[in-house]
Amino acid sequence: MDNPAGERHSVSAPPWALPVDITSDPGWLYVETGFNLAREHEIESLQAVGNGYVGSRGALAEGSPLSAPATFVAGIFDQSSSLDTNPALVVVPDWMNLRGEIDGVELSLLDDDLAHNRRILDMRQGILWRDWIRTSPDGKKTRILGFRLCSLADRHVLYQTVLMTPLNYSGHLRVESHVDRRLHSKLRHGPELEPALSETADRQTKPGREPLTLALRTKATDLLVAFAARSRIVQEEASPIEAGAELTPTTLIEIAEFDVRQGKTYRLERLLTVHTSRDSETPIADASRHNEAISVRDARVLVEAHTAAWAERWACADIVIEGDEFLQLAARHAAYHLISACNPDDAGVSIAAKGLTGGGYRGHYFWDTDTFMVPFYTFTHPPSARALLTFRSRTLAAAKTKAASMGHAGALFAWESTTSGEEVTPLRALAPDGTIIPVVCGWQEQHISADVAYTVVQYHRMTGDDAFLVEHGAPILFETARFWADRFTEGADGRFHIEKVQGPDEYHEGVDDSAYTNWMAAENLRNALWAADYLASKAKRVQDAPPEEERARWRDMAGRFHTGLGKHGNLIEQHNGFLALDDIDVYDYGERVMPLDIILGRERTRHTQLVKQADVVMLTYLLWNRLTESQRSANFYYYEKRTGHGSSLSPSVHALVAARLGDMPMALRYLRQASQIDLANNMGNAAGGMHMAALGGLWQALVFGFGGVFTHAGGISLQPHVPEMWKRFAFSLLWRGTKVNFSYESDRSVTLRNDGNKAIPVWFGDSNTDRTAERAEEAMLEPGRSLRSLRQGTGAWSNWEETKA
Ligand code: IFM
Repeated sequence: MDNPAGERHSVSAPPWALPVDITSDPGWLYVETGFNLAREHEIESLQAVGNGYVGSRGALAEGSPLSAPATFVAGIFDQSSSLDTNPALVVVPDWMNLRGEIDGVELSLLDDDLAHNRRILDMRQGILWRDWIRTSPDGKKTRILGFRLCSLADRHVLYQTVLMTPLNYSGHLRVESHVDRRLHSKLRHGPELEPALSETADRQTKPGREPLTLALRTKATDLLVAFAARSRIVQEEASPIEAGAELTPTTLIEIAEFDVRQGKTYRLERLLTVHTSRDSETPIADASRHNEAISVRDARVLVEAHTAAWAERWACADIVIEGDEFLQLAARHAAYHLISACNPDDAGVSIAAKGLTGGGYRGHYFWDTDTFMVPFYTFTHPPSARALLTFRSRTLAAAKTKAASMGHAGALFAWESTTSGEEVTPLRALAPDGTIIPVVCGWQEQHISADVAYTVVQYHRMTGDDAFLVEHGAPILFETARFWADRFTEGADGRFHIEKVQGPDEYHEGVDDSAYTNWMAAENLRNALWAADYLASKAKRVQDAPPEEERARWRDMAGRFHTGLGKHGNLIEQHNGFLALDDIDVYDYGERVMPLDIILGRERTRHTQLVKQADVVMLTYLLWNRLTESQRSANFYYYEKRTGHGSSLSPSVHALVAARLGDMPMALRYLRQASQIDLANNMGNAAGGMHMAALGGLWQALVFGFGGVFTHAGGISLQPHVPEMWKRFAFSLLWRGTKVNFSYESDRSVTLRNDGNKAIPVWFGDSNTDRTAERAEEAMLEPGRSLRSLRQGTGAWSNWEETKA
């Protein structure tokens, strides 16, 4: 893939010029023109910037009565209120807020011609641009061009700059730069922060002063969040104007007032640093020192380090889809938000269901991270995957406590958690009809333990990271296996059963023998056995490794569990009694905006075969090679017709499986649906933040479904299914540290290039099992070399040939 670094200014650019240019290739830009009242909150989610440590919604800098700005710092949770003790991610002070006045008239978008306002998410550079020609009611035109970013190179750093040019007047300008607790998001009523510094008098400022600080504290969890800020105005042909300040215990406002001349350019530059008591015991001093240290250098250095960090990530994460502009945008947008959501240096946090882009689901962590997002990181940035899986190992004690509290051995991960790993799923929720309903996922969606275990093994297959396996992976695998060994009970039919759980299909509660749970639990047992054998073969000792007697029991259970197969040919019954429920065909209800369970009502839904989201289809995907070809398609087509996609996690999995089955019309339809979840707000709730799992699912559908990539310890196999209208489909992934580029062309060829330094066995096939020596299509992809194969009329692939590509 080409080096996607953005264009840079030359070193000789004047100081009042912006330190970076907007990316010129429109394929990297997500542009919002004007101001759409109905869409504003979803735009703020879609155009959020972040770096996994801190994330900020794409709200208008100058605000509006409709704006819902919010900044979140990963791991900063507090009780929602004294009445509601369920923890929520805290909205920290809004650092992006700017207020401007020209000759006493406030800069506002709402009294302006909206056509000259654009917000541009520059995904290549991780920057949100604002390009606005402001015409005030008295006819004064000002060109405003600027951007904000959360540095990917130094995650504590936030940077904002705005270039202002009076186009038809000379006058007086006042600019206020706020860091303000009062500007909390109006989207939700989350925990309130309290002032941590009361003294303000000695924080008044003079030119050349030190950075100003604002520190606030969470009430119940006693976490401190400190900002340090410094701003200045750089102008043509004159020295910079330092800002003065107004400080209160909850606000930090820097103010600059100056005369402006027509045609001249003035640039506001703001540098902020954020540190918390999760990072050190001295966050206020750290924020201040950090800010001071960066301020003495040119901002260009800071911005270049940031864009270079993005370029490095894109080198492996970019997906090219030539021939479908919308899907191209969606693929990049998904990767952009996934990169923005994770901090590989902090294994003390995970990724919330909405990342750091909104307060939906109170910022809680779900299986969304492990099953839907981690594969993206495993294949494109293993340190991020390692951190997220290490988070699970760090919370293993909490998972063991949860299992014990339910009378079970081993580890049961929380269905919803925060940094502690304790269960925080709310016990009740407000149903769409206004009634309060019990929420049972916290106790019943036990499949999460098997989901985490599955992801651990996938990570090890791709990376060969034995150190991780010894320290973190194997303990997870053993303890989750112990949980399942305790949960499986032998029935009179000689099979092992699990009672009273909930599968991914949340429309059916308290079911027995959820197929997804049973199959994934059995896989968990097999993977724990594999880890024990593998580590023994490497003479690696792991604490609490299973003795032979325990292993024999795991083997027995994995071989004799209730599969749901048998009574109905190739069909796996989703849970006991599912196939006797009232049948339903979702296509009979036609196109609809309202979810089907709402149309039918909760009670009726429970008595039907309506499935909320990919469940047996999810198992078909994850355990592909455990099912025969006929079982895969029988189950997909049976359940697809009965799935309402009431969860954003569902369409991508359907796209993936349909692509693997070679059903391209169906695969494309679901891919489009998956890609529209936030970009077209097709679930109606993008305002609450990006659906991070849907983004991870989209990436998986593209790479594992259309690209047909299968994960092996011994190399890479593929079974691509690429739509003919895509002129080119390309992506990269890392196998054992070596980057491989995949490129599918419209001549039905696939080319693989080894960009690393390790030879990689490659072959065609859709089996998860390792290659066999006899396979004719096998080849060794040597470092620096490319191999090409052509799809024949029969559907088979030609032998690999060396190419110069
Ligand atoms: O984890 C999901 C679940 O599968 C469906 N409801 C929403 C949760 C958070 O995204």
